[in-house]
Amino acid sequence: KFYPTKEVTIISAPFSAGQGKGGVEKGPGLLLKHGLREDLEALGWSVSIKEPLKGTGLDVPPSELEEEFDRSHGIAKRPTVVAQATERVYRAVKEVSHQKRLPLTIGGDHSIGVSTLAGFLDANPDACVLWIDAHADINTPETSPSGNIHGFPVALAMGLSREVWPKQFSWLDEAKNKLAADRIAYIGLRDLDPCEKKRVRELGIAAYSMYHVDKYGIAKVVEMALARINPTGKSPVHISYDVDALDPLFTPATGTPVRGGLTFREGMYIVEAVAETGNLGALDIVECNPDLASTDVHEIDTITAGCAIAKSAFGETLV
Ligand code: Z70
Ligand code: MN
Ligand code: MN
Ligand code: MN
Repeated sequence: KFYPTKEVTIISAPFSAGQGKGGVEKGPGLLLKHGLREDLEALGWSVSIKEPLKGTGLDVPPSELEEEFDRSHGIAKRPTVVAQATERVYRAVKEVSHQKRLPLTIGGDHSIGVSTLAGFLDANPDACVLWIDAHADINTPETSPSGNIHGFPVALAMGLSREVWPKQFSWLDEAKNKLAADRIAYIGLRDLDPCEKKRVRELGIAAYSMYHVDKYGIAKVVEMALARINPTGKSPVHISYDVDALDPLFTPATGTPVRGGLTFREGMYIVEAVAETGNLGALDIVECNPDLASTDVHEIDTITAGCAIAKSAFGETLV
């Protein structure tokens, strides 16, 4: 087992300026209100909480933060605040990872994925990553159609197109280890930009779209993905889970819902399969946005799905 003493730190990252829609900064508060901490304690984990954005003023909707565009190469929106927030979350994840506590980072939008990848890799150079998402999040300013930095985290952690990053991201140069293309696999993809498809293909990244989930079934897909990124079976697995990977029937309150996603059980199976190996190294749960729920039930469904991902990843559904 990667964490024999079962210690986890929940890193709360109520941040939303990696995209344009207010409300996703409320995700961490609601996940905790719905009992995330108590759920993990009930599974035998000792839990602490870190709030790296507390008191910074960064934990507010994008409309309340300075509007800013970096157009030096393509487009990146609000690079200053996104770089400040992601650097703080990076330092928290890095510290927790070096302490050999499991970092469970709750968003917030997926821009904080750069923080969790770089932070966990700093302590665990052999880590591998399952990126569970409808999207590949591998844009850089010159390929991004939107300029939203929540579409960049995989590219940033890999160091792709370093010359076009907004200058505010220079903090990332100190992170010890870049994510290698053969150490990440996607599951759940169904909405990639043309340049992202080209990039994923050219880099030879293991990418399992919904087509592959239909074709092989989720169990085989997880097995194939882990065989590609963790051939020895000995590396810790970082799961970065964007709740929009699930079908909008199950997580409707998210910024970019895309039909035809994972069923609830397929979504849980992925994290259960990693739980069963004992090699879960880090977990992110991002993009729950209660303000986009059209009913109370939609909000509760989305938040409880986020909690269910965490519980399943920590072994609740294993007997
Ligand atoms: C698109 C972009 C994205 C999440 C949307 C979308 C990215 N590829 N990620 N919703 N979670 O703007 O870069
Ligand atoms: Mn997504
Ligand atoms: Mn799209
Ligand atoms: Mn994402």
